[in-house]
Amino acid sequence: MVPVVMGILNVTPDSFSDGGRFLDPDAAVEHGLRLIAEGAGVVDVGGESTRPGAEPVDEIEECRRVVPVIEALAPHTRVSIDTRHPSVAEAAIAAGATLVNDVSADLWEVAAAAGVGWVALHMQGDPRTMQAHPRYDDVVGEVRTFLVERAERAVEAGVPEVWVDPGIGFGKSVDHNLTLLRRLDELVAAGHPVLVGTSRKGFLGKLTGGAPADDRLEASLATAVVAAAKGARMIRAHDVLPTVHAMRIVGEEVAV
Ligand code: HH2
Repeated sequence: MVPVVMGILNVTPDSFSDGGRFLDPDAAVEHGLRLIAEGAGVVDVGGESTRPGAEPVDEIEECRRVVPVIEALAPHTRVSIDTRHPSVAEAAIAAGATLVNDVSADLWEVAAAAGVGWVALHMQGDPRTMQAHPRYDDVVGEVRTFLVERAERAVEAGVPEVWVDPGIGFGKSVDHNLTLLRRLDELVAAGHPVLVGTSRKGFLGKLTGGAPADDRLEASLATAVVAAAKGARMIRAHDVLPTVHAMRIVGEEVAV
């Protein structure tokens, strides 16, 4: 099976790799259309950075950023809303989003009420502090237990489509991220479709001897291929076209 590529569209001034590039709605829509043309199955629109150390954004401002962009893109593709705020998720759904990409893993009731899909992401702490001292006794077991419990609650509440995401980089050391990737099959075995986002993340910079965010394509693809080979069904990526090509090889040609 060829994993779906979720293209990243950050309508923010401060995202770690594309902050400020798509704050203007026209530039954001143009980039979203490009991601669709490159083969993204979902465009993930976010109006608040969750990079380590990021400051929270006022919800009205977050809605102001994302709603016009979602309205313009939703007729052309599936749109997800990357948020941790219920009011933003609701406004995004009204604008045409059909998947709530929920880094808080708290918003399943919003998805259930609207009858849309929902992604539960595992994060230890919050973006301001999460990378200070991430600690686990058993990172795979703890992430899996958390996600399965949230997913079960969402299914009970009536969410029609539930995804789980181990939250690479969300309160995780380099070793935690690598362990989660290496043992992703254990999360896949829990039975919910798995989404993974490693694209351009900081641990790849560390592992490549300090490559800046724009120079982490090969490392991003390598981890996307590992995740797909271990059973991930969706890959969140900035560089959509190369990721679509890589996913086709893994899922269709090699057919792992
Ligand atoms: N990572 C980021 C944001 N949202 N959603 C899911 N489901 N999985 C992820 O791994 C994930 C996510 C962080 O990356 P990015 O959006 O590129 O940057 P920022 O948070 O600085 O806007």
